Amino acid sequence: MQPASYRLPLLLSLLLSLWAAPTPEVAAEQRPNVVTLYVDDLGYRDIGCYDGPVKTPVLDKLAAGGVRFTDFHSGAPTCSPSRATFLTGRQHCRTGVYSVLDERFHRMHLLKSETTIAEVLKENGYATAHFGKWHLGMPVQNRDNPTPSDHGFDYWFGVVNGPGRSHKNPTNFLRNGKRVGEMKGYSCQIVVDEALTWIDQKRDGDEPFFLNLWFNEPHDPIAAPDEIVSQYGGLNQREAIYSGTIDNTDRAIGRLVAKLEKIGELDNTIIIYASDNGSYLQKRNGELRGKKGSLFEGGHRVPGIFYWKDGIPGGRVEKEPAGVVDLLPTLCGLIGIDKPEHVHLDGSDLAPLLTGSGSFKRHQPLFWMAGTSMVMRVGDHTLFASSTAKSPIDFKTADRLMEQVKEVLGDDLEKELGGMDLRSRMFNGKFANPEANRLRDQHRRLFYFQESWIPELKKSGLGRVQLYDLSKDLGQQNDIAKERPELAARLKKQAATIYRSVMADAPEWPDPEKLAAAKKKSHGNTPARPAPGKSDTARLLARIDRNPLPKGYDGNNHQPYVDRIMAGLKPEQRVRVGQIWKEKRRLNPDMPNPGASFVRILTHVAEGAGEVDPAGRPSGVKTPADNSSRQKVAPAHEPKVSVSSTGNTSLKRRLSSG
Ligand SMILES: [Ca+2]
Repeated sequence: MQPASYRLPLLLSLLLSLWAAPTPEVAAEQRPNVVTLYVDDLGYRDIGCYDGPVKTPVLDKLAAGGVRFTDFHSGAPTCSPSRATFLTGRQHCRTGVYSVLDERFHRMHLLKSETTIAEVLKENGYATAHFGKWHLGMPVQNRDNPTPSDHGFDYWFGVVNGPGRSHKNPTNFLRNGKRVGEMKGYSCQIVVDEALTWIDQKRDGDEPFFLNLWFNEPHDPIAAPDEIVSQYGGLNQREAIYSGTIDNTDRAIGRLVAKLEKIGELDNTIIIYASDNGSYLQKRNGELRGKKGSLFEGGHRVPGIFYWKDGIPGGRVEKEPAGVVDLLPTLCGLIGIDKPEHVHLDGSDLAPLLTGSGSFKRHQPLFWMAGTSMVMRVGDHTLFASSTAKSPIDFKTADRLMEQVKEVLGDDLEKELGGMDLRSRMFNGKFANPEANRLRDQHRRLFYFQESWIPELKKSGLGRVQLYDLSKDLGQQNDIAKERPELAARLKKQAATIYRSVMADAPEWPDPEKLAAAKKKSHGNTPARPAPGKSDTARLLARIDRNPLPKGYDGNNHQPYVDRIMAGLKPEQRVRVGQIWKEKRRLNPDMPNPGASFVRILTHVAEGAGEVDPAGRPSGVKTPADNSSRQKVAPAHEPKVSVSSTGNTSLKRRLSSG
C-alpha cells in the first residue's frame, strides 16, 4: 500500500515529510557523544526519581531534563546475559551468553562475531572506551576469549567480573589487559576517575566519543565511605552500606556530568542510565514481584533514563515498555547512522518516541530468558513459559545445603542475612563463616548453567504457561492463563516462534573432549570413552568437588580429623590421596578452600575401602579412641609426609587466614 502522503498535494506532502523526517544525517564531527551508565543489581525503587530512599540528585536532574521510562527493562535478570543484550541489541543466547558466566566453568562468552554498539559507533567515526565491570568473558583461566578491544573499544579499564575484594581499594583492575595493582578509593569513583583522565588525555577534540561506564555498585560485596553510609543507618548495617554505594555512584556520575559541562559537550551528549537487573533486596524492587534472577518484573524492570539536551525534548515520563535490548537500534536512530546489516536485532528503535518525531512500533515483543524459562511482554500482558527441557538442577541437594548453612550459622543467621532471605543471600556476597561460605559455593555451583544442557534446550518447545495482566496486577499475583485461554494460546504461539528463532541462532559451545569422543564413536569399532590420562583425573576431581563434606568434619578440627582418617588408610590409599591432591593443586591452584578440597579427596579415597559410617569414617578404619586423640596417630614411616609436603602446611596457613 502506498503511503498516504503520495496521494496528497506536493507541497503538503513535502511539509509533512519534513515534519516526520527522522533525525537528519549530521556530519561526523557534530554527532552527539554517547555516555552509557549501567549499574549492577540496582532495583526499580532505589533512586530518588523512582521514589527510592537513596539521594540521587544527579540522576534526578538528568531524568527531569530527559525522558524517564517507568516500564524499562534490563536485558536479563542477571549480569552477563543482560550485558550481552545491552551491547548487541540481541537476545543474549544468540550472542553466545546463556547465563552468568564464569571462566572456570564456561567456554561461553560474547562471540567475537557479534556486532556491538562500540563497533557500530567506531565505524562511524567515534572514539570508544569502556570503564568498569565487563563479565562477558575474558582471556583468563586459559580461555582464548576476546577482550573489550576485540569488541570495538579502543581503550578499556575494568574488571573481569567484580572488584576484589570489595568496592573499596580494589586490587584487580586491568587497563587494556594489564594489571593495575591495588587502587585507593571506591570502585565507582575509580571508574569515573579513569573516564575523566581519558577525556583529558586521550580525547581527540574532533571526534565524537562513546564512553561505556559499567559500575560495579551496588553489587555485593558492598562498601561505601562512612560519611555517606551514616546518612542511611549504622556503619555495619548492610542496607545502609547498600544505599551508600548507590549514593556514592550518583556523586561519581555527577563528576562526569560536570566534566562534560566544563568541556562544553554536555548538551550534545546522549546520556543513558539503567541497571543490569533488579535488586537482590526485595523491598528495593518496590511493589514488583521477584528480584535479581527472577523473570517476574522485579528481576528485570529497572530505571531507564535518556538525556540529550540538543536532541531529546526533556521533562517527560514515558510509559511505553522498552529496554536495553533497544539501545543499539535507538542510538543508530538518534544519531542517524545505519544499523548493522544482516543482523537480526531483537530490539527496536526508540528514536521516534524519544524525539517525538514519529510513531513508535515494536517489531518483535520484548522477550527474556533465564535458564530453561522465558517471559514475553505484549501490551499489558506478560506470558511466562517454561521450556519442555527438564531442569537439570538438583533442587533437593540445594535445599539440603541451605538447611546446612542455617545450622552452621546458628545464632549468627540474622546478622549474616542482613535483611535478605537466605535463598538470595546464597547468591549474593560471601558469609563471614568459612564453613557457611563453603556450603554456599557448593550450592551456587548446582545452579551454574552448564553448556552440556544446550542441545536439550535447542530441541525443546514451550511447556506450561502463566499469564499476568500488568494493568490490573503489577505485582503479578493472579495467573489468568485459565481465564483467558485463547489469549494465552495465541501468545504462547508467538513466544514459541521467538524461542525457536533464538535457539536456532544460539551457538552450542561443544565440549572439545565430547566432540572428539562423538567423532570416535561415529567411526565405529571402539565405544566412545573419554581419553585416558589427565582428563580422567580432572573429571574425577569435578565429581569429588560436588560431594558434600563428611559429617563430623569442620574447618576448626581439620588437622586432627585428617590425621585420624589418614591413620586408617592402607599405604596405597595414602599414595592415591597424594596423587589426586597433587593434580587438584596443579589444575586449580587458586581453589577457594583447600582444606575442604583435600578432605573431599581424602573421603573419596577412604570410601573406596568400604562403607562410610554415619560419622563419615570408612568402616574398618581404625580410629583412635577419644582419650588417645592427642597422640600422633600416623606412623612416621607412612606416606603422610608426602601429603604434608604438598599440602598440609599451606593448608593450615590458608585455613587460619580465613
Ligand atoms: Ca547484576
